[in-house]
Amino acid sequence: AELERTFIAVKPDGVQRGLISEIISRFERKGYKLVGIKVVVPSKEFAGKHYHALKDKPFFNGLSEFLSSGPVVAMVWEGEGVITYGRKLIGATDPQKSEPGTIRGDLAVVVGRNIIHGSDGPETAKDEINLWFKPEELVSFTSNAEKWIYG
Ligand code: DAT
Ligand code: MG
Repeated sequence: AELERTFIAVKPDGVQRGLISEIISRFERKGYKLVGIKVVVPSKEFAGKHYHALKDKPFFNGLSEFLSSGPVVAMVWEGEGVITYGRKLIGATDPQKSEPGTIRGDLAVVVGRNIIHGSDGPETAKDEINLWFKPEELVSFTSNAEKWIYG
């Protein structure tokens, strides 16, 4: 299996609503591998760094405030196609437009409280992983399930 990695975070609303295990299980059952995880309360400045690409949007301040309002579960998931397929598991940004069966479609209602973040491409995945994790906080290992997942 190819070593593609993506950054996934359960936002403060997902944590407060008790959806950590639900979200982890969707990635885990799919066949992706968890290689890093921690619970952090990011500062507003850090949240702004995470969302720097959106700094000119009218909702940027509220978004940064929200991400820093409580615990976030920051994770790195690994597997073939995990960046693109992770976004499919998550669903559209606006939960009103997310398909049923997706995380946001099943578990969220409004765009400002859409419970989960996922990197949107290879470059942002690399940048976000580097922003949230030190290299030594990530593990590399072979799961015994891999030969059954990848053949
Ligand atoms: P995504 O989280 O699907 O990658 P994004 O990167 O465009 O979406 O935006 C980041 C977050 O900003 C998103 O999860 C929720 C918030 N957001 C996006 N568009 C918004 C809007 N029109 N109003 C309020 N919040 C918005
Ligand atoms: Mg995004």
